[in-house]
Amino acid sequence: MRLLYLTDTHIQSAKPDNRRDDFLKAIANKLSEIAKLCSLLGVDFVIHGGDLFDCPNPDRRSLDLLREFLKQLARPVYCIAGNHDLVDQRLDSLDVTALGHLARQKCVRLLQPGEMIYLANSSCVLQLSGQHYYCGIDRQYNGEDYMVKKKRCDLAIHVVHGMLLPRAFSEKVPTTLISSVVGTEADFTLGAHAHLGYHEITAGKYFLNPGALARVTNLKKERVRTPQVLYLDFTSVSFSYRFIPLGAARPGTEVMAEKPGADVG
Ligand SMILES: [Mn+2]
Repeated sequence: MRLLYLTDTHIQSAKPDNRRDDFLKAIANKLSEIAKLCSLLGVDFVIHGGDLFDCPNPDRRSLDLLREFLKQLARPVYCIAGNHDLVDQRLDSLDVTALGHLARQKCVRLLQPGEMIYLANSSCVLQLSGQHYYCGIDRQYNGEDYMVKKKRCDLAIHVVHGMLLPRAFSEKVPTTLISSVVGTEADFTLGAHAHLGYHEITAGKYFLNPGALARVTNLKKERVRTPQVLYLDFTSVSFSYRFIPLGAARPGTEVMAEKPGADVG
């Protein structure tokens, strides 16, 4: 089994404050490259970590772009909701959002909290689960939304849209530290929401976030970061993974505004 993970695409037709290029075109180029990568690598399914769109009910051009991407992929896409996919960041709004609508139409499959999906080939049974963003996810003292138990599987993947980080970067931002959730039985915890990404291996567990596909924040590190995706291969008894930077992504100095605007989470 091979899978590709991407997150935080923030699809929008308007130009974000911190960009000076044609943002929708830039995203379209990256998504097109991802669809081609999936064919080249023989990817079986795709996971999106949330913030598909920049707002819960985007305009027609944004929706058309995502639908075109799904058509090009022609593979199952599992998704969780990010804060930008929800109305007022409320999880109970999911049904009335574009993402909720896409899930009802079976264009994407939502990984619902507490639900385990089992995918198997001849050498491996994979358990897949996810947790949508909700207001307060990073205020749970025990980090329970980031932890899962393995049941009747060889490997487990858990995808979460929350501020999971190796180190806190601001006292103002509620954060869940990786060190506090190493009790998870998931072999791979796939992170989102933290746009700069991370690559941590702790106690034999992999905490991987390729970073946002879209560069929309005004952080200095955003200007030097190359958007990338994560490729995971479970075709042999042992697994392998690698981050793949996207050639379609133009340098930050070319696409980011000179004078950054407001920061965006
Ligand atoms: Mn985001």
